[in-house]
Amino acid sequence: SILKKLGLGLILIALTISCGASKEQNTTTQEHKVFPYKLPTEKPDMPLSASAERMFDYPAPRAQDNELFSQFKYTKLKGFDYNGGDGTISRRDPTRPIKVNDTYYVWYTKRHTKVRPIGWNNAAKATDEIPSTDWDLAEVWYATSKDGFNWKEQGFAIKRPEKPKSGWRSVCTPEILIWKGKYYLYYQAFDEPSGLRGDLCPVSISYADSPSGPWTHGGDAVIPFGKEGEWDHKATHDPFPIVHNGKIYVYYKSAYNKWPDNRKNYAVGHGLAMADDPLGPYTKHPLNPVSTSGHETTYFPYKKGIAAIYYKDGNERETVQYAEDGVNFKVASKISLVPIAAGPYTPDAFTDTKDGRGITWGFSHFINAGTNGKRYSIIARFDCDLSLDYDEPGFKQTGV
Ligand code: AAL
Repeated sequence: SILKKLGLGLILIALTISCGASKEQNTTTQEHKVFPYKLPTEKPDMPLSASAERMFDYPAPRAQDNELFSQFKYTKLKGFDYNGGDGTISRRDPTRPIKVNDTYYVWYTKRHTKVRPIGWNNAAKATDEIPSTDWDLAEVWYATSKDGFNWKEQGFAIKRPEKPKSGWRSVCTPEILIWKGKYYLYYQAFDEPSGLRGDLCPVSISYADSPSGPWTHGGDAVIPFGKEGEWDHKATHDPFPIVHNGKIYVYYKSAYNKWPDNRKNYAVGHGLAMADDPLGPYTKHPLNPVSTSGHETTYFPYKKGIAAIYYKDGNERETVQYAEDGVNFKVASKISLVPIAAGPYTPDAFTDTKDGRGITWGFSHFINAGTNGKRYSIIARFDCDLSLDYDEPGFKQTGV
């Protein structure tokens, strides 16, 4: 009967569907991909956890293969006297060392005061002889070396000018630029003790025909403060010049809620200011702040772009980052025992290279809290392998 035929037909259709379904199930099971035994070099075409996904966002999925990952080793420098470590002599915030003929030069903040700093929270009690912080009542000094380990301090490069000129209270945190055969020092100029309104300070510049000086004052507040209400209003710190795209790029730090504002809400941002001449005028990048982490941040040419070491502050503290355009930085690695205020040896920082080699050594400072608050800083050498050439002489990363 028609009904019987219809019944048989329905059974057949049901069987076909169920067979099809089980076939499909088998196929799905067979095609379910698992993460391969050997670590892939590229992102596998399969659903990935957030962490496995991120692994392929780095220059290499393994840190050992990532040229922007390194460990750091530190060596004490010879030739610097610290008065027995009583806190009256401090050296910090070194520049990048440069090599001229067969001699290395480095500049740094030097404080040599009768007494040690009384601390930013006592800044109101600071006098012309009593410093508030480690970098108060400081000047920019320089030293030379033939081998990078044994140094001879040569004397000051930038002295504090007379009151009320910008920087009369302290000149510190220098960085060096070589441009068209001349040497330029950028530095912070304080007009009040740090801890009061001193930290709301601008950047000054001086230039010389020789790294030994004499230095001629070239201008104050070369990187203009942001206007009232803007992120970099009233503070431009840690100037870091580098030649890129035919221009002078100066990265700088500004701080939100710096002393004497609400220190509890302290945070940092870094901006980029560009110029055709070291003395200015400087134009700020419209995407500033270009970095939202880091304190004394260190920049160096790497391949076509700029890499940066972020030491402290912010969610991305203790990372190395890279931006091919020098503006849009992305985390390239996570590092530890990060050199503080690092000044790496980067001869290609001044050559407008399109093939930056990275870095293998430089200087950083250590803050020696000492006993009984004898706070002062020392400069040390670091060695690392944030470099494209693994065969270069220098420190080899070990134990990773
Ligand atoms: C540093 C730098 C700047 C600050 C102070 C001295 O390490 O960030 O230089 O102003 O601290």
